[in-house]
Amino acid sequence: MIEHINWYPGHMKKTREMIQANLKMVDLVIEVIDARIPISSRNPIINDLIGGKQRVIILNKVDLADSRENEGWTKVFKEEGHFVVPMNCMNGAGVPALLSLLSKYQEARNQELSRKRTLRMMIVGVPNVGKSSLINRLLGKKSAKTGDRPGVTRGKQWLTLSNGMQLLDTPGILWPKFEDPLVGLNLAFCGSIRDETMDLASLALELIGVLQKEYPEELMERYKLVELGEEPLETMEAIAAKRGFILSGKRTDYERTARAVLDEFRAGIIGRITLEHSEDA
Ligand SMILES: Nc1nc2c(ncn2[C@@H]2O[C@H](COP(=O)(O)OP(=O)(O)O)[C@@H](O)[C@H]2O)c(=O)[nH]1
Ligand SMILES: [Mg+2]
Repeated sequence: MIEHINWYPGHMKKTREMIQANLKMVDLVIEVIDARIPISSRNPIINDLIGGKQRVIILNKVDLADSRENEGWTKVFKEEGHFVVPMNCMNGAGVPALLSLLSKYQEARNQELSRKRTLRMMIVGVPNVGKSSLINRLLGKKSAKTGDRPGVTRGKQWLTLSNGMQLLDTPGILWPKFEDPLVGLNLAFCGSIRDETMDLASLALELIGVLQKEYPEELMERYKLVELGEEPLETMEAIAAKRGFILSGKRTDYERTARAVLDEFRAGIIGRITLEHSEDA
């Protein structure tokens, strides 16, 4: 697992250089983001990094996110001048749309150049957004590894898709924006920060606070609550009581309740939830 990479300035510099070196060789950058947190799952300096290179934003994990927000965010990113493809890497929904977009782009570019040239792409994104899943989806079964391109970036492998397009085999792992505590929370809610490094009861309490404000019906429905607490802590205790997560002396088992709420949120069982709203963009 690479989601617990510690980003320090030296590391960021190396990543930036790696991406910029690879950028020269590609026609398109595919930026993968998490549809539940379309702002928090983006790299803070992505625009500076990528510059004017045409970008395809993959709004991934749409199966876990609010479908109205998926539409809203698609519109927002299109207005920013990017291609946008809503994606579900678990079942491949979105892959045909992506491939057809890429073919059209290649065709238009070939016409512009008056010759045929293979389309080359690289995938970038912060940890856990689904970069590897997307690469595997794009490769399918028919694709094969092609050789090194010595002198370009040492050791870099190009993968050839069944349609002949080429993809850099290693995704560019970007760093998320850690300075903003809300961004950190969103990433943690969605499983992008290792749980071992956090106090899960506090994290779940924060999540319950967000959900009871933004998705009260889903929360009540999932945990069979007739009402929500005035404070998130009351709600958490009510959830524990419903589930029987009670320790000796009638004490609430916060740890176990936290685990359940976080797991169920991440698996989309509480509902299809988007934590950042497109109308605020
Ligand atoms: N529900 C859902 N889960 C996904 C989707 N894409 C990836 N995942 C899951 O998200 C986690 C991280 O995916 P991975 O491809 O390793 O992300 P990477 O760190 O960006 O390479 C894995 O558990 C995947 O199974 C998706 O579209 N929907
Ligand atoms: Mg990966």
